[in-house]
Amino acid sequence: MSSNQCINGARLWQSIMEMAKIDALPGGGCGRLTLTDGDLEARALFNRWCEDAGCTVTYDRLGNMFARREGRELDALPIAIGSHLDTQPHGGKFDGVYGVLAGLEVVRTLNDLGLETDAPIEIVNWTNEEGARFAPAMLCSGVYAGLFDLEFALSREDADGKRFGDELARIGYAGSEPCGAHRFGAFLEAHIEQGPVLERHDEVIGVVTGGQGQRWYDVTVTGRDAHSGSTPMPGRRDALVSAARMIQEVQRIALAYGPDGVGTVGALQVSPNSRNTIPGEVRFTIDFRHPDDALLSGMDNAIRRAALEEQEAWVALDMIWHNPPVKFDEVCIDAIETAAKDIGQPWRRMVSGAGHDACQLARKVPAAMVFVPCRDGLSHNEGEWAEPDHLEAGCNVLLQAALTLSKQMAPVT
Ligand code: HGY
Ligand code: MN
Ligand code: MN
Repeated sequence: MSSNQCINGARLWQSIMEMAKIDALPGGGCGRLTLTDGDLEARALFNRWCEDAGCTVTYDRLGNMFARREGRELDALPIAIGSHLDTQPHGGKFDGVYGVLAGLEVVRTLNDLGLETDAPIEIVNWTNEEGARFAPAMLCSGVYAGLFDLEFALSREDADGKRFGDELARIGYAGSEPCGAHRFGAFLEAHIEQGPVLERHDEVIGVVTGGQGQRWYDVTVTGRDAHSGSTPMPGRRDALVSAARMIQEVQRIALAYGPDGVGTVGALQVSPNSRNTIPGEVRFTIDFRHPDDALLSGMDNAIRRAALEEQEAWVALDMIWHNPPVKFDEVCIDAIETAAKDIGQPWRRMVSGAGHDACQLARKVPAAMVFVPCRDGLSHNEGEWAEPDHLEAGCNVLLQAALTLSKQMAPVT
């Protein structure tokens, strides 16, 4: 890497801290759910920064934002660099935001250097990556990649029954460009690892070769409301007792498929949620993941068996999403690995435990990711933290990989 082709780490850090002020939480994190006023404010800030950097900003039918910096080869497919600006309810400052603003920093650095790339560069903000408000996750990059159809996305409802399409229109981001029409030559995403591997091995760069598979379920357990005092224990149909056994089962199955298998029950609602009424209905979610799809379906079979065997209440499992494991593109991986070697930081190849927009893009476009460590591997937590020099190193890898791939993008014939 030529020594003068370095990004401005202080500027990148400053932008991340500025973005973190939007829907900032008392614990130091961010609660910027998709399609809320906070999301709109973040989009406006991102849009302004991109226009200040000379980019043309457009957005598609699902509000996915594309900030384009022209290259020498007007007809060459752009190199896209992006991630997401929405966060978990108790999210951190870096998850997603780092990837979007690292893309902006690449453009700002190219401007500083007066460097014209062969292929255009586009910075991307994908709508609703987290899936915290509207399930499933990576919804709009999924529509872009042809994994979900537009109507499915627009019809998603949040816990208050608000419709995705209505909320998107409410913030004014229901564009006219069809989702998926925007073509890329390659897609790169920088992200914090959200796990402990890099930190545990004192490494700075993760050359990500793919993402593990995931299956999401909505579970409804149906028993019978009854009086907590006058109903004898035998014969009760306590939905919460059945749900508790099922939740233990999720834990047992994940451990049985370890060390790679993981399982989480993240959300649970009890009805009628009254201390002196036996719960007649419980709804909860299951998030199963595994790098091996055959073993992931083994986990699926095991939880379905447990549901059938549950006697006290009726357990209905609705699998709302199956995202098989995905492999990234070797040319993109090599560009990132070469850049990691160039900057002289310790690196490793690895598979992503978390899902990312790049995992969806990879089903349609050559894609790969670069990881940097986060403290204690913690994410989806207000305490999420990354070191400025690690973020800078990851962004330098992104710059070099984008320059390499930009040279390789043949003009569209
Ligand atoms: O679920 C995920 O892995 C991502 O954070 N949306
Ligand atoms: Mn993310
Ligand atoms: Mn996340």
